[in-house]
Amino acid sequence: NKHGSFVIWFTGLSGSGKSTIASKLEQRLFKERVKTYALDGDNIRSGLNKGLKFTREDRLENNRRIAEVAKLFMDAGMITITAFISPLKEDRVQAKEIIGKDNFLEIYVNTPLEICEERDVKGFYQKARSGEIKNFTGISSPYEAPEAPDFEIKTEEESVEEAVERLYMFLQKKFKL
Ligand code: GGZ
Repeated sequence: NKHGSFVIWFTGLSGSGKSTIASKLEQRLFKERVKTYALDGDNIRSGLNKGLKFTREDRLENNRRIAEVAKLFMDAGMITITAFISPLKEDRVQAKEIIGKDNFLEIYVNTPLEICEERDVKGFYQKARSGEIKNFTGISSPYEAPEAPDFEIKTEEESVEEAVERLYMFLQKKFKL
């Protein structure tokens, strides 16, 4: 596209570290004076997508709207970062189709379920195990890992800082930031 902007689409389980990494990447790009904007649950599920739940239908719709909004920010010249589970391949395929394959990078935050569950920062996994939360990704709702992500981060093997630095270098090389 005309600005050379693009979308960095994170995917991974709840508690995998997507939002943390996305916000550190946003800070890193900001430091380099790159125009950037990050979409996550805090600014999307609480506003535009308020009312959408966690059924398959609603998750697909959630991801469709996120992709449309990400495309608008991209067209406005921002390097746009999204941090949502986007659990199924169809969620990511849909996003890639909306945004355009040449402007779309899929980043897999690969943190095993056991680790996410052990951390359980928000106590959601415990509630999912007890049945208090239904259709919870990884427990009672599926997560399909990307088969060929553009970039992968294994958070048990690498610190957030290391991962962000490695990702920044990758972006710099690929898009000549
Ligand atoms: C998964 C859920 C659920 C269920 C509430 N399943 O750790 P969090 O809290 O902050 O991240 C999770 C977030 C996932 O929303 P997304 O919009 O990223 O999901 S999707 O792409 O599938 O539409 C979690 C919280 O919402 N949460 N209930 N049942 N995560």
